[in-house]
Amino acid sequence: MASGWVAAACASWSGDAAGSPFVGDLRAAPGVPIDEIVVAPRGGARDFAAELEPRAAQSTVVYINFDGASLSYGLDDSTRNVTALEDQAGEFPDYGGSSQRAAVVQAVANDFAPYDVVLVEERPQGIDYTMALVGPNGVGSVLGVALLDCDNDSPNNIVFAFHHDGDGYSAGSQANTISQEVTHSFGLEHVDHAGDVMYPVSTGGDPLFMDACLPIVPADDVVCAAQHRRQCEPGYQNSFRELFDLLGPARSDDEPPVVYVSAPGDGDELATATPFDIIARAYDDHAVANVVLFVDDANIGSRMSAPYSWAVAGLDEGIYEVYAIAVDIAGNMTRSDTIELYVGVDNPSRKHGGCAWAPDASRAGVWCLPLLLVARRRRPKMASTGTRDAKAPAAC
Ligand SMILES: [Ca+2]
Ligand SMILES: [Ca+2]
Ligand SMILES: [Ca+2]
Ligand SMILES: [Zn+2]
Repeated sequence: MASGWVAAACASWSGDAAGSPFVGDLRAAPGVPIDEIVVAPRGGARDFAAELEPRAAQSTVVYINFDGASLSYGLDDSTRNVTALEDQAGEFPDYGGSSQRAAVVQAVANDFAPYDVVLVEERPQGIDYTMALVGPNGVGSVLGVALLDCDNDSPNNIVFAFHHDGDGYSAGSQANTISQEVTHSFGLEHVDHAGDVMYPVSTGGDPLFMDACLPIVPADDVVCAAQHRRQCEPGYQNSFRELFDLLGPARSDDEPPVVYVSAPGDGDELATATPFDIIARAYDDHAVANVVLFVDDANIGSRMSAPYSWAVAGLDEGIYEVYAIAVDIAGNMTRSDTIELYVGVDNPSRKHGGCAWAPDASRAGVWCLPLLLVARRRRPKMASTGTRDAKAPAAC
C-alpha cells in the first residue's frame, strides 16, 4: 500500500461483518458480492489551470460501452482507454448479444433519472465522460470493479461491470452493477441497505439511490468522509442527496434528437440480389429512446440502441423512399431527410448524360455546368412557357 492504493474487497468484508455497528447480517443476505473498489490514485492528469476559467454547467456524461476496448495501464483516462486498474489492462471483451442491452440501459437511466446525467452508447468526442465497460472479464466471484474517486476528482474514470448477454442476471441487476460502479467513480461508497444501489451485494429487485443517511460499510474504513459529511453524520451516506450535489438536477428535455440515414447514400443504386444494411444515426442532448425506419412510408421496425441498423434483402426492383424517425426519452421526435434508393434500376441522374455531379467528376459533369448556366440565364425569358423551362436541364 506504499503507493497510496487501498483495495476493499466486498467479499472479504462481508465475512467479518459481525463486528460492524450496523444492523443486519450480511452473511445471511442472499446474492453475490457486487464488486471490488479501489481508491483512486491522486494527481497527474488534472489540469488546474483550465479550472480557473469559468465554464457553463455541463451534463455529466456516462458512456456505457458494450463493445469492448483495448486498454492500457496508467492514470485513468476514458478518452484514451487508459485504466488505473492494472489487471483490467488488455483486451476487454464485448457484451455479446444485444437482446438485453436496451433494457439494461433503460434501467441505468432510471437510476440516474433525477440527475443531470446523459447516458450514451457511442463513444463521445471532445468531452469528458465516465466509461462503464460491460463484458465478461471477471476475475473471481465479484460482478464489477471500480475506482473510488472522492469528490469526483477525475471526470474520465473507467469502471467495469462483468456482465454479458444472457448471464442469468436480470437487466435490473446488471444495471445495478453498472450504476454502482459508475457511482463509485463519483466518490460514493457502500451502504447497508438492500434498497439502495450502493448495497454491496446483488440481491435482485430494483434498488435506487435512497434519500436517507445510511450507514457506510465497512464502517471502520470510510474513505471519502468529507464528501459524505455534507449531508450526513460521520459514518453515513445519503446516496440520493450526494449525487444531487455532485451532478445537479435533471434538466428538462425540450430538444428533439438529430437523426439521418447514413447508409446507403441518397440516390445509391443497389442490386436486387445483394442484401444490404440501412443504417441510421441518431443523437440527443439527453438520450435517444428509439429509432424507427420507414420505407415508402411503411414502418420497417424500431431499434432501441445504437447501431440503428436494418438488414434488407429480396427487395423488388424499384425506387424506394427511406427515412427514419428518432424519439428521445422525453418523447421529442425528429424525422430525417428522405433518401432515395434505386434497387435494380438505374438512377437517371447518375448517368453521364444527366446533370448530376458524378463522383469521378466525369467529362459529362464538366460539360453540364455551362449548359445549366445558359438555361438559368434564359429562364426569365421563358417564364411564360413553363414546359420548355422544365425541359431545359434535360438538354444536358
Ligand atoms: Ca470520477
Ligand atoms: Ca434500479
Ligand atoms: Ca432531447
Ligand atoms: Zn461497489
